[in-house]
Parts: sequence; structure tokens; C-alpha cells
Amino acid sequence: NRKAFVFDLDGVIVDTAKYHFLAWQKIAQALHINFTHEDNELLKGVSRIRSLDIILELGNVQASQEDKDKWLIQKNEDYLSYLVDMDASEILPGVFKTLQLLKDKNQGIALGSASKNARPILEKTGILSYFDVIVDGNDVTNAKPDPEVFLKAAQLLNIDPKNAIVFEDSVAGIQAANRAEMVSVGIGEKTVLHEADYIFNDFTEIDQSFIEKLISQ
Ligand code: B16
Ligand code: MG
Repeated sequence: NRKAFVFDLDGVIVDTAKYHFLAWQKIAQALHINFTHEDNELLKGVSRIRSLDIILELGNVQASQEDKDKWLIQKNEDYLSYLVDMDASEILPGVFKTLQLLKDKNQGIALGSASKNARPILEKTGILSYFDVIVDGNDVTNAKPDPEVFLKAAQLLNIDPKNAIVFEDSVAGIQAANRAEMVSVGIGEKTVLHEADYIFNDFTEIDQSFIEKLISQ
């Protein structure tokens, strides 16, 4: 029984949200926009372009496309500078164990992320080889909650979407998984991710029997 296990990146495998926040905060400060940790929650699972628009909306700032393009480049260069020293210690608790279990059980393993920087992050943290398939921000035209990213992952694994399981930390990602008719597993707070089929705080709460249940059902 081979299922497709699709992992989101930021918030599921690694906590890159803290680096996105630092980089966006620099842009916001330069534009005199107040951008808080709370505001950063709005950017989770959201594309880079949409993230900038949300920040500009927060500050009620209008900008030309030229300026926006410039800030998008600046933000990404700054973000990448935080990734230079990234290593396996940044993999969130329980993730390695889950990936290894899925490998041992010969399951399909995919990444389904909005990030255009997914590959270097998987390389630096040493888990690239676990993934049979990578679908990221470079491969899709429609952002979550559109199911494109997850449907593409299942298709590349040659597994029916009904036999796919998605691990996600964002509301938009859970909605995308549900629209794809996949099993949705929320990683985070119950109150936020209540649309998910299952919810856990993190991967340390996901044990072998739960994975075996997902494989056999
Ligand atoms: P990049 P995920 C998402 O990753 C992040 O949650 C979101 O905050 C970020 O804006 C987006 O990737 C794009 O990232 O600027 O690296 O292309 O959660 O879908 O893995
Ligand atoms: Mg995420």
C-alpha cells in the first residue's frame, strides 16, 4: 500500500518564519510601516508577492511595480543571508523520525511548499534525499488555498489524490489539501487549524501507529 505523504516546508519541517519576519521587518521599517510578530502570522503559507502586498496594505502604502520589484529582491537577498548558516539542527522535532519511518515503509514522500527557496533549505538541512518529489513556488501558478501544489505532487508520485496525506501549518494549506480531497493533517494550534482532518502540535505527537493507520486506511 503506497500513499503520497506531502509535507509543507515552513512551519512543518523548519521554522523559517522567523527569518522571513526579520527580512520583511527591514523592508517595513524602511517604509515606516509598523509590522509586528502578530502581523507575520498573516504571511504564513502566502507567496512572496502576496506577502509584500499585505505589508503595504497594513501601512496603507501605494507603490509602483518598479518599487515593489526592488523590495522583493531586497527582501529575498536579506532572507537568504539568514539561511547561510542553516543546518540539520533547524529541522523541527520529530520530523526526521517521521521521514525515516515513511522511507522504511516505502511510501511516496513529496514537498509541497509556496517557497521558491525550498531546495537550498532541504539541501542545507540534509534532508533533500528523503524526497521523491519537490513541488515549490517555482512550479505552480496558483497559490494555496488553490490545491495545485498538492495535486501536482501526487501526480508526480503517480498516486491518486485520494491516497495522499498533507502535513500543513497554515489555514490556506489545510484548505488546499481539503479541496484536493486529500487527508489533511494540521501541525499547530487546534483553534487555528480546525478545518483539518487531524491536528497535532508537532511531529513528536505523531507516532508509528498513526502513520500505519494512514497507510492502511
Ligand atoms: P519564498 P511554505 C511559505 O512557505 C512561507 O510560509 C511564506 O511565509 C513565504 O512567504 C512563502 O513560503 C514564499 O517563500 O519567499 O522563500 O519564496 O509554508 O509554503 O513552505
Ligand atoms: Mg507553512
